[in-house]
Amino acid sequence: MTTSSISSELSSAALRAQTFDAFRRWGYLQASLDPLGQYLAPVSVPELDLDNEFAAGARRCYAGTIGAEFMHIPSRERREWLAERLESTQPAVDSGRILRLLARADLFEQVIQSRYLGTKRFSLEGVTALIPFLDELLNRAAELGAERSILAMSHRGRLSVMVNTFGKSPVDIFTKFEDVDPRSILGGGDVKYHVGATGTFAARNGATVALHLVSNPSHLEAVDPVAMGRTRARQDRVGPDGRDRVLPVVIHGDAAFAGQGIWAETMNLAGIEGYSVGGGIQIVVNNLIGFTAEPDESNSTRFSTDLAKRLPLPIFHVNAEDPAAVVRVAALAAEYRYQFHTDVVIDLIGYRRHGHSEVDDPTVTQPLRYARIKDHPPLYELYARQIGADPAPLAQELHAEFAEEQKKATTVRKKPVLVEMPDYWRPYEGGCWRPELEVDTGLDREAIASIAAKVSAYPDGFHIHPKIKKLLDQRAAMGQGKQSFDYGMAEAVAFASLLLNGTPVRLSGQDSQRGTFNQRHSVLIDIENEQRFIPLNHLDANQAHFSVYNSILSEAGVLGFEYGYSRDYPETLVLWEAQFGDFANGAQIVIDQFLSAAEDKWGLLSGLTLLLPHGYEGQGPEHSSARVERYLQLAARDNIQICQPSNAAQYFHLLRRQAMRSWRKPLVVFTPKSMLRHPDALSPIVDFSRSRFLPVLPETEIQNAQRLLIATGKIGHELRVERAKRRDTSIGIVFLDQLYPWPEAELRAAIEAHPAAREIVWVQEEPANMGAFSYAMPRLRRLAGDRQVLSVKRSAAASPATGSAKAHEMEQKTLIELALKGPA
Ligand SMILES: Cc1ncc(C[n+]2csc(CCOP(=O)(O)OP(=O)(O)O)c2C)c(N)n1
Repeated sequence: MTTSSISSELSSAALRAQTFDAFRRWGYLQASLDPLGQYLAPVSVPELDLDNEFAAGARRCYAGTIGAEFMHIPSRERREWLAERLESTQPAVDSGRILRLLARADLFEQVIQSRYLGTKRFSLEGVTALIPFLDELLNRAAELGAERSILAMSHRGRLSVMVNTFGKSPVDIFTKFEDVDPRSILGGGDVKYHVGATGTFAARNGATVALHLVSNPSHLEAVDPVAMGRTRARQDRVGPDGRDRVLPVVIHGDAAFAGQGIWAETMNLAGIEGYSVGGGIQIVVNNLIGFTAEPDESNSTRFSTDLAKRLPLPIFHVNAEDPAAVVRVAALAAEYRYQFHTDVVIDLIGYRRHGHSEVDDPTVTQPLRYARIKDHPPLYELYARQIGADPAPLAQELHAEFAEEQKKATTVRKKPVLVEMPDYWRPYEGGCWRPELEVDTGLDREAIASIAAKVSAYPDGFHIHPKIKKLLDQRAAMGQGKQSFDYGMAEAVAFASLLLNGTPVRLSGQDSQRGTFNQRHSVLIDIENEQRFIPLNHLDANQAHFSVYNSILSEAGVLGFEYGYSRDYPETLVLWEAQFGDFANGAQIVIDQFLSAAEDKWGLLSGLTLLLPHGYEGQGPEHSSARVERYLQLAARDNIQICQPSNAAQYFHLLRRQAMRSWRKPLVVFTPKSMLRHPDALSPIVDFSRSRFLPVLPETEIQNAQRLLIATGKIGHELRVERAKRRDTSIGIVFLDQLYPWPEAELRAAIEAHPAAREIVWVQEEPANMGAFSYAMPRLRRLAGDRQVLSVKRSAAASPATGSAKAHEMEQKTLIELALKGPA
């Protein structure tokens, strides 16, 4: 070979590399992605103004109907893996199957449109390519090891997915439109496009994939972390290969994806040990409109998926009117996920045939676009043309089939059941509380002593921090009955006792391993090598696993995840801890829409426990209140439990009760801060042998009180301390440790034990418009009979607490003074 031919060969290789590199980087900006060509017109990219022999090939790979963004992935191996596949000859697709799926998707919608005109269904028409996408995705995933898939999606196309992917009977879906049997769900239930479903996907390799569609609220994207938590629970249930066997698939709308931050929170969990699920398939059903909002009103960037670019994962934009390309991307997405175990984002770009719902007229806001859409044929017709098939006979057959099913639905009288509950929910129940459901949670002294020794031990040669050594020595002394227990030790013993009984415990929250208030120290750190030791995982060879994770700095994402986890692992005590209770309102959607309403809306239970530090300690407006009032307002029909254990033993019994009862209800616990070690809140070992959590701690030290104060938590202890200082024997102090369900009988007994008390006084630290005041007062009046019911509280306020520590002290003093002295 001559020097010049070598150099020309070299330069040819270099030119090819340069050309392909430019298209790998920027080709997606010139891809033909928008079927109606209105929004995503190819942009000019100087790097792609190439006129050489390689440009056409590179353009075909990267600027056709698939636009791949992957050059931001730092791993060269992953970039090369993707480039190789995107540049190789594309495998043939099963066009007959694709056509049938597309036709089913369109005709299902058309039958609903004709029979239930003006009823909301949130049609998928315009992006029906989602159905062949899911078909290929699940087929490929089944080949790669998936046995189960957790799917989450909002309203758009949900009914179609139930029928065309989950295999639900169309009769069941049409029956939902008939809205039969309304009496069975008066005041409860949910609309048809939010309810969950289970189904089975029969894959082409003969395997089946169990499918779960997560019930979700209208609140867009709130379901994202729930789906991931459910997936993780399912993966943990099956063991080390769980991430291969259980695949999460989350389907988003383009406006919601770009607008709601909870997806970003959820994705930030993706690579973190306690929350990873080995990657999920994230599909944006991009109809280039959000209700009436244009793309440039919904996001600041070209693609709604640009949010995902901060993550090292591929994003595939694909024109939904090239079904073969859609199916290829589906296969590639599954393969990538199984190869590298990260999320993959697919931006499936189409249009929306009707208004936002079928009762909206889109010609009012987008007249020109909808004039074009009106004349645009459905995708199955276009695809039939592409592959040279006649769609008419197929359309006729499917139309007749759906019409027949619709007719059947008009004769059904019972509500269809779309969800089959897994066996592991069988031992548990919801509904209203019955005393027979109570369990004893006490442990005998020897058991406590033996557990206490284990939780305060660490291996020989472990270089323990001197402060932690002191703490563990104290804990050991508590177990020996030499010292009273504090909350930290009460919790450790409760966890240990459950683990030894085979109940796994999972706790996550910001800085939860140590504990915000230095109270937990569940993970010991060797001060010479930073090796970690978790005493709660060294109790016994047969114990259940203790998982404790420091979460990312997120509330909505993490709480949603833990809620999801609790949904698929009812045998585990799952706890989420807020750094301070105030921050839980960042997760308000999860609390309102899932935690407190899921049983009512969907018949779904959860035993998730929220630990919310609460108490007025002069730390300012944002470190005082867990917003007790909000949880009380959400409480009805025994949907949740709201408690504030006023001493260490009460906390112990409460945690055990939550795990041991078959009654699975979310538990909201207002936990202490400074009171964690308050001498009045410590508990002697004997209280751990007592049988149960007491919803009410009656006044027993003082006989025949003249005035009875009723309080929760810290203020009760402060009142007791002050009362002792004053040597007052006329005032009784009752702790209300369970606010909901309201312990009517116990409280009545506590009041009646002091017949001379003519005044019952509700005392709270919170302002009058907060705390349990509005909730407790009418209930106390009902119990008090002819006694007077008074209250002591801070004045109503717009913000929960003062920013001045001194002002706080003055206020607190006044509260205590008023409570102990009574009205002048
Ligand atoms: C958190 C939240 N805010 C507002 C709404 C009201 N809403 C319902 S659908 C919708 C538009 C969604 O657009 P997109 O995400 O593109 O999905 P599409 O309906 O177009 O499929 C809006 C604003 C909502 N459901 N949830």
